Amino acid sequence: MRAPLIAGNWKMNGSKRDAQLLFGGVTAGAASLRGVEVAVCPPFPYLALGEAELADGVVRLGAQDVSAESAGAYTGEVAAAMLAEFGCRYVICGHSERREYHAESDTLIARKLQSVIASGMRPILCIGETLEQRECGETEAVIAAQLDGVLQVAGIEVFAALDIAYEPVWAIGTGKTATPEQAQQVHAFVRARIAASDQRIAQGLRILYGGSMKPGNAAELLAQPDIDGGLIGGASLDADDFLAICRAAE
Ligand code: 3PY
Repeated sequence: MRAPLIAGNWKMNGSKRDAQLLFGGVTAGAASLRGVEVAVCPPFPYLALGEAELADGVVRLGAQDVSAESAGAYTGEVAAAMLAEFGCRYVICGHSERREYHAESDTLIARKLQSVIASGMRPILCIGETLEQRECGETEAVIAAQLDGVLQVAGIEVFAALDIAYEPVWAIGTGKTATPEQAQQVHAFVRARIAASDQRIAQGLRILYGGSMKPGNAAELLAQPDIDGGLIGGASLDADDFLAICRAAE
């Protein structure tokens, strides 16, 4: 019912040449995949290259961030309409690295979601708790606050037009992964929280797991009933590893 999505978040890695090889490698391998959507999110400067290299549409292009504003004196920012012009289909919003290093608030993230949707693309909204919050038993409260922050600004309807990525902050770039049971518990909580506002939207909501998903743990995570795909960090920088994760989602 919910077609799985595997999206690669390349973060700030690689060179133009690396990007070209990776676009090519992922496209070649993805052609034989069935029933799984695949996307890659390179750094901004490589989007034009991505648009050309992914032109056959087998692998979709995404961006890692966007401005909440549509145009104007915002030095260094990139508007959603500009990303759409380069063929982007997805935009990651509210990644924990943006929340932590750029102090992005739930309100700002909600505005980014609205601007992505208004430009005809699909946001991937990242949520997740820190290790300290998990150890204090605050995981559900943190997730609820992040979802409610978006609901208050943008309303329940935005959840019909986006994907969520649950990324426990303690599992990002650390090599640690949530167990399938830990991840499933939070994914089910997210769905229930959205269902409290709209049952139909909750059932259609695609919830990806992110945080050190790799070939060795992907199948087990993706077998959970509320895990509908993955947002892949380090393993998306290697075409073979990334494609192995995509195959686990078939
Ligand atoms: C990771 O897996 O490290 C990620 O942050 C994916 O977005």
